[in-house]
Amino acid sequence: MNLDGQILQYRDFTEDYLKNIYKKFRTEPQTQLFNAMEYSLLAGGKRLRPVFAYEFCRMCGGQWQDAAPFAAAVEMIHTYSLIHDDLPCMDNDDFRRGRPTNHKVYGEGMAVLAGDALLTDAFMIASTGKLSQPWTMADAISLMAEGAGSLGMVGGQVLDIMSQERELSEQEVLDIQSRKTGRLINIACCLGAMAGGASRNQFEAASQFASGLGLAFQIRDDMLDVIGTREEMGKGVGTDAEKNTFVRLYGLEKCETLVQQYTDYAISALEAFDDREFMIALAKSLTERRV
Ligand code: GRG
Repeated sequence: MNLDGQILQYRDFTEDYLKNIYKKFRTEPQTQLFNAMEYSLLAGGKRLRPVFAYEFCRMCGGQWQDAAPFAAAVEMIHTYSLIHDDLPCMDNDDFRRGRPTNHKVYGEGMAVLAGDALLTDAFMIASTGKLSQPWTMADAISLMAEGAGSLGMVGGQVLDIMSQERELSEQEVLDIQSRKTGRLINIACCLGAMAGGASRNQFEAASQFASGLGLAFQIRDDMLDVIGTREEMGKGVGTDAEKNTFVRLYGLEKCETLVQQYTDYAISALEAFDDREFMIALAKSLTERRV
């Protein structure tokens, strides 16, 4: 199967899996909460993190479908972070994934709670997954918690907020963005590898891939805030002009070079896998993404 066909298969599977999560709870009375959660969870998006999880599972010798609970859990954490990131007390954005942001539709209180519930339920869904030697569910859950919490994504968001009034050094921007964006990509790749029964060496390679790819992805994201359009991105653009972005630090031209360099670094980690053509093609395609 070609790159686009395989991505589509992974995405369709993700959509179906996510649609089914709350179906069985719909007899519960907290209908408005489920509506708010599904409004953002089922709003599309590239589903890139699930694609990473499935493909690392497959590359490590597993059935890619075995990564489904972990892939869904990562997408739930990702969706929570977007809902909270859009809140008036954070970035105060009105538009996301081509539609009004969660708080614009459901109000701030419900948007906070929808994010809280998605984060917490992600652990419930992940815990239904199955892992084989040498990996245990405790490994998976601690990887998720460490990467999403104060040491990872939330920690990165805090460092970002605390440094908004001053210009940051290169190392500081790299550190913040590795936590804010990179850690969740790391969780996706590493959980996928675990679900596929990765060796320690393959696990380390998945983690190395994620650290390069995460930076390349964020630098491209910063570029798209300048060169992208609202129609393509499904959200407001030009909103990061005052922030400590890679574009502000390096300028557009150097950012393009850095996206290539970090992608090459990520691809070099894939030598630990025999069947790596899809992942190489995916990583390369992301260097030119417009969405
Ligand atoms: C506890 C208030 C609170 C916040 C949680 C908000 C937060 C911590 C962290 C922010 C992390 C964040 C939103 C980083 C941006 C990452 C990023 C590049 C998102 C866009 O990802 P895509 O392009 O989006 O994969 P789609 O829509 O395609 O899924």
